[in-house]
Amino acid sequence: MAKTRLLKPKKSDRFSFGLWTIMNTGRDPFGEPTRPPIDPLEVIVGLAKRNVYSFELHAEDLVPLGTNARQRDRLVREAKKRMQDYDIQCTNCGSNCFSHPVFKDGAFTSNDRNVRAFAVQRYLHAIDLGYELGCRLCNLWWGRDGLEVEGSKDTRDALKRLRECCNLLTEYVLKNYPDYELSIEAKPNEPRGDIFLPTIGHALGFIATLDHPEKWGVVPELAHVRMAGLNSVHEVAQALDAGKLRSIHLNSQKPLRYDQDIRFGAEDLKESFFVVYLLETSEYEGTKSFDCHPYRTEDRQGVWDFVEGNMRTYLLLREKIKSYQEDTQIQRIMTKVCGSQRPLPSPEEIAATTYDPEKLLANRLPYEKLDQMIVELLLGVR
Ligand code: XLS
Ligand code: MG
Repeated sequence: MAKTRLLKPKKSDRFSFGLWTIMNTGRDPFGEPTRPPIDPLEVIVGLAKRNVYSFELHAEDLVPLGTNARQRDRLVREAKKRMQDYDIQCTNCGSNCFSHPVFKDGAFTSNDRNVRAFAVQRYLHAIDLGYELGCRLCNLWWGRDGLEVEGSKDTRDALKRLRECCNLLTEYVLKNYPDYELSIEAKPNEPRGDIFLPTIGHALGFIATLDHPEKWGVVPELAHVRMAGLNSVHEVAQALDAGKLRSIHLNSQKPLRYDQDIRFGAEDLKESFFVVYLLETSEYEGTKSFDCHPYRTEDRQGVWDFVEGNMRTYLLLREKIKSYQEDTQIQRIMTKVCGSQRPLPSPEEIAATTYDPEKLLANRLPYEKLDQMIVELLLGVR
């Protein structure tokens, strides 16, 4: 009974899903779709009924490219009605500048100036749409902005083009929607051989070069950093440390492989736990958004099992935080190995002190024990 209560999401948990995650039809590079598409309006209702706090979208998920103004307004009205009737928010509206063949060699970094302008226009429309839906974030994932052929683009030019486009978006936002924010979602590769700004660290460095860095944040995705073989906990921590975490894409992934985008916690429970720990013990107040796909073996019912599974795993891991913090043996080890948290003395004092490495070496670091205790805690035997 208590456990069932624990696994039921509440709006206050601030869970979110991309519309595209539920609309995914199971298509992959080697196979056709395995399930029929679900209408975005139906997705909004289905998520709301499962107590999901918000949805994210690419403007094109709701308003496909080529929709006329009258149809667009009708779709927006329909979406808003469902949002109101079923109590669900919209918290990010980006743009799909990667599916249409016009973006085959990139959007913001295309060698064709008009394609770059067209991509900027797509994002301007996405910002307008997002604003109408009540959201205040436009997250940019520039899937096709990269290359396979190194000679096809000078990376310094590509960075200049990205900067130019980002600055144009900022200018638009500052003029029209001053409370709107923008963010960058990094990914190392896929669909391009290499994508520009492959990690959140790269994105943070780039943001510092923009005209208004304060308007920009980042959205790390766990699978993306794991595709690069790096540590997702560290990436999220760096975004938090920089005060730049605007949202997060939670999912799972075997490291160094194609973009698997599987259910949160399905592959990497321990790392997932520490991400949840970071989010829940920091000042972070954004959404916890799931960006993954149901296995392509699933039918329609399985899609909703997938939705519930993501949230259940998050809630279960969140529940473990308390046990972790209250586990006296774990905490005793932590206190002992972490020693004093006081800042270091001045350089003069450090230079004048005698440090005995042999003596320092004597401090035990019982990490075998610590890690095993964490594993056992997650397995439910502590
Ligand atoms: C793809 C990205 C994508 C963005 C939204 O790998 O995760 O789904 O989050 O454009
Ligand atoms: Mg994502």
